[in-house]
Amino acid sequence: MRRLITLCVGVMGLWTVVGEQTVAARDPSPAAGGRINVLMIVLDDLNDWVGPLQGHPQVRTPYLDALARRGLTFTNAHCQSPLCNPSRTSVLTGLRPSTTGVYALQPWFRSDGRFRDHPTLLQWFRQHGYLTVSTGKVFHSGYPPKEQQSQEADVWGPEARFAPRPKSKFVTTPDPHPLVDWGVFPERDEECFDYDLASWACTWLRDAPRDKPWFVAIGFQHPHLPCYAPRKWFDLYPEDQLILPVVKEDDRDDLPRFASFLHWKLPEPRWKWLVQQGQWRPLVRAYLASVSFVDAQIGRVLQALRDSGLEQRTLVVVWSDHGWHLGEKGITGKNSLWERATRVPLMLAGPGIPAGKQCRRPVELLDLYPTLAEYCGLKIPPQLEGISLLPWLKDPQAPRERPALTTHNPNNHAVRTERWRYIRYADGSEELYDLQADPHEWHNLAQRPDHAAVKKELARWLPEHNAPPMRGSAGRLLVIENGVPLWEGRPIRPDDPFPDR
Ligand SMILES: [Ca+2]
Repeated sequence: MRRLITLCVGVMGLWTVVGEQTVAARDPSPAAGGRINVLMIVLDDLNDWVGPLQGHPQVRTPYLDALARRGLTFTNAHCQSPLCNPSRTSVLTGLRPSTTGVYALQPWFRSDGRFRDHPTLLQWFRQHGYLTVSTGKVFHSGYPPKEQQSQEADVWGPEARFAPRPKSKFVTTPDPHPLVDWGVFPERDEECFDYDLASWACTWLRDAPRDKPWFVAIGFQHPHLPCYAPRKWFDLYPEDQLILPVVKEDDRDDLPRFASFLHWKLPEPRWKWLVQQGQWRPLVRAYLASVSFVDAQIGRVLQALRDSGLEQRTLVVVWSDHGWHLGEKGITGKNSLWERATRVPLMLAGPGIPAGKQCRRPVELLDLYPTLAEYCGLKIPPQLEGISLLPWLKDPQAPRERPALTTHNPNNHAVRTERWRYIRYADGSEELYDLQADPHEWHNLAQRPDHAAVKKELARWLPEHNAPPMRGSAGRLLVIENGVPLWEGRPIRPDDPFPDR
């Protein structure tokens, strides 16, 4: 009975529904006050090409599949911004980009005095007695600045690096950006930075404290460009049997012009260039290889957790900062408000969470902060904008009214419900997709008069306030000045054609 009571404190919210039998069977140790540890694994640019989401029919992610079997997968989870810095800032602050003004690759959110004392997810756990650990890319690369690290977490492991890199790029892309590359490299897993990162985490976990609860955040670099992985991961996907994404050649014809402004110029190549250069198939293959490689690193970390003996009192949560196009709608990369860029893996496994279940309700990465806090028996900071997912961890079929909202640069938003995606851009232009009838978002229904009521209903979820970009914003920033759209500071003129390279 003592055991039951202590767990009750730890996972109070779940307690009432999972019931005595389930909880008792899990036998969590009453040590550390029965408090639950958190192991949070963050992926970079991983779209829905993972086994549990079936975004690609050939993808092989046995370790994520195993995690799905022992936990809950949200199959309709969406990022708050299709770009690293704003997405991660949103998850870790619990605030929307339209609230903070963090839309671009820069700045570090604490450079704005309004957020100097805002408790991030890790800080909140630290304030409630947790030992906090951060390694790899959790915030955006280079953030927090070195001198602020000790304020943000107790223990810092290796910092994110795109390493190793070959002497020169394998692919000569239209943009010479050094990271825009793919191919078989290096020879062995042990040479990859993400391997080292997993090794560091494994060592830490095998020796993890038992007298104090902890929150460990690990941010892997794969499958972010460059898509490098050793040969054996490419061998999983023989090139001649590879299934390519389904792309409609004239898919951009029914888009408002403003849609293109969101990714006017990217270092990531366009689909047309990939096809012309015979690089589409190699990129798809390299991305799949990178996904399987990082899945194996996740597998190593989860094995270390098991070896530590702490799995039964640890919540594991896996998410990716946003999705990635591999040709769909004519582009590669992120920076869009379409399904390919907003849909992300989101999986949770731990005490009291039903095993092998899926939840199809639209949810937001923004919901993670309140979810993790409530699950671990912490109060939820009142200023957070997400909502705790505990009701759906208890009952994946529970109804949910609130849709998922994704924002890319000021006043461009997508609203995703179970059936619809409604996009409204800063100039008022719109897109509407019925994902039940049109899963590839090929047919923009926004101009159809019979859908006016649907649009109106979805538009009521758009934020009332759209913060201007935070001072110091730069990198993939789109703003409108005197009616002229500026992409990264350069005007887009009315007759400029969409850059298709
Ligand atoms: Ca990213």
